[in-house]
Amino acid sequence: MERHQILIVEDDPVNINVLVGTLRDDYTVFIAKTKEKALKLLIEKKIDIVLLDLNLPDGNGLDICKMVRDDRETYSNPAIIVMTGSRDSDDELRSLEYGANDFISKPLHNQILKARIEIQVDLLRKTALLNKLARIDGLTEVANRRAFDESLVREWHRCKRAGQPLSLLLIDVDEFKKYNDAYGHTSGDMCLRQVAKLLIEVFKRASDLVARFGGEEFAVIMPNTDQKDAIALANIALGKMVEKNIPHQTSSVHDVVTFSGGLITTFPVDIDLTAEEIIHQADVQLYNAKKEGRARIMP
Ligand code: GH3
Ligand code: MG
Ligand code: MG
Ligand code: MG
Ligand code: MG
Repeated sequence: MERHQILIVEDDPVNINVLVGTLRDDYTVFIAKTKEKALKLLIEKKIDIVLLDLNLPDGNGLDICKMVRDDRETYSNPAIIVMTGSRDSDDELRSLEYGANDFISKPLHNQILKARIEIQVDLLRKTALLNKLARIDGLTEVANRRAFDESLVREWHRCKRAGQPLSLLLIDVDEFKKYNDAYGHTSGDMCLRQVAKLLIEVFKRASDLVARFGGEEFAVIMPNTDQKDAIALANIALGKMVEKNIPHQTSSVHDVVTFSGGLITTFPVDIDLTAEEIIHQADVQLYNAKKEGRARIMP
């Protein structure tokens, strides 16, 4: 199981020793004795949980809380557990208002501390799972439209910055309405799963993203891929589709399931293109592939 990373923000050496002793077997532990060091570590390391003392030599721990919650671009979103010796209920209330997830009083009770951390770890796991599920297509288990949209914008910006081309392939299964009519909707679903599986096998670079664009349409984002390579890969995919040999007797294109593809390769000089325009251009090429007789890739 994933090992979570805890940042202890505490200036008292005795407390630090107790905390490290309690946590180091189960977690990767980082220590910051000042506000400044804490903020630095929160940028440099992927911290899951912060144990936050309020009285620090260079300021109040709540400033950290506020900065982290207000600037989600710079900081990740760790769970924050405030720990303080003060019995002041104002501190507790303010901590929660500033975005702390929990508040515990000193002196610390090891078992209670561990139990409270486990609650936060459990929530982090569930949130991560939900985030993952929200980006996967239920039928085909490839990325869904939401993940595709996010990824295209991110990758296009990244390729522009890096001066690299980006290719986008839109795929549409040929005469799929007739397939459903002839073989039934359940067979249609199984066919879509096969298409997705094939695409994952062909576009297997870590940076490639295969997504279900909608219905019987798929999209493949290929960062740092020029037109020549993208065409070659798209045609390999189409070849493998035919080799799969999924019967489609009512298709006017072929007696097996095929697809058409519209391909567009953008260059960093096309600086003003939006994600929508890239998709539109690929869609125009897909339309042309259909018009030219289907079962082909149109670059
Ligand atoms: P073309 O070659 O022009 O793309 O023809 P087509 O029949 O594939 O295109 P059309 O857009 O007319 O029909 C798409 C079909 O895809 C109709 C729809 O029922 C089917 N479809 C869309 N999503 C699903 C799905 O999740 N499962 C199944 N079984 N069929 C689907
Ligand atoms: Mg202190
Ligand atoms: Mg379609
Ligand atoms: Mg159509
Ligand atoms: Mg179709």
